[in-house]
Amino acid sequence: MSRLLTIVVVLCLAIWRGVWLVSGVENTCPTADFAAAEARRMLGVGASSKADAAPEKSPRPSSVGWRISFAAAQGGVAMPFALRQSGTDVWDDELPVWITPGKDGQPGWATWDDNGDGAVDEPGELGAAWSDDFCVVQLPGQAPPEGRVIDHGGFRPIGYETTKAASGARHELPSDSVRRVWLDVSP
Ligand SMILES: [Ca+2]
Ligand SMILES: [Ca+2]
Repeated sequence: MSRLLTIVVVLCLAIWRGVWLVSGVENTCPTADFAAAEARRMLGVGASSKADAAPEKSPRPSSVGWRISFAAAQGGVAMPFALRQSGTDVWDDELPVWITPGKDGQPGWATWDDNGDGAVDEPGELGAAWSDDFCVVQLPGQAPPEGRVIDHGGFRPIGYETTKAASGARHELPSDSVRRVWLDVSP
């Protein structure tokens, strides 16, 4: 029975793929491709660079990534359009990353025994899969959110000052810290 089901599923997927191909759906998005090319041009990054390939954890000093926002162009854009640099982030290994209980204010799904241990909404459910719990990076000067720290490292605006909470000593970032440029689409 399971083999028959597998065959049916594979057949359905093959038919779906065939319909998708003959319908003429393109594999590219001209608007996104144009925005990426414009970002490379602005930042002087070669087309062969991996700067647009998730550079967050890359140790390479030349890894300048970007994030492009279309928020100002919700009515659509006509090509060619311009990008405007609106800020720069830098990677900071010491920023705490918190898991927080989400909008319902409870670990996992509120009123639901996410981990099946017989207790509802106990601390062990914090971060339960498929719940509304989410991670957030605590920037310098921000109050700690509810939840607990599960990791360290995140981007922060380049002008942010940061200190080591324990010693009070100034935390100097390496000169080759990975940077990320914010680019806004100007409609
Ligand atoms: Ca929750
Ligand atoms: Ca539980």
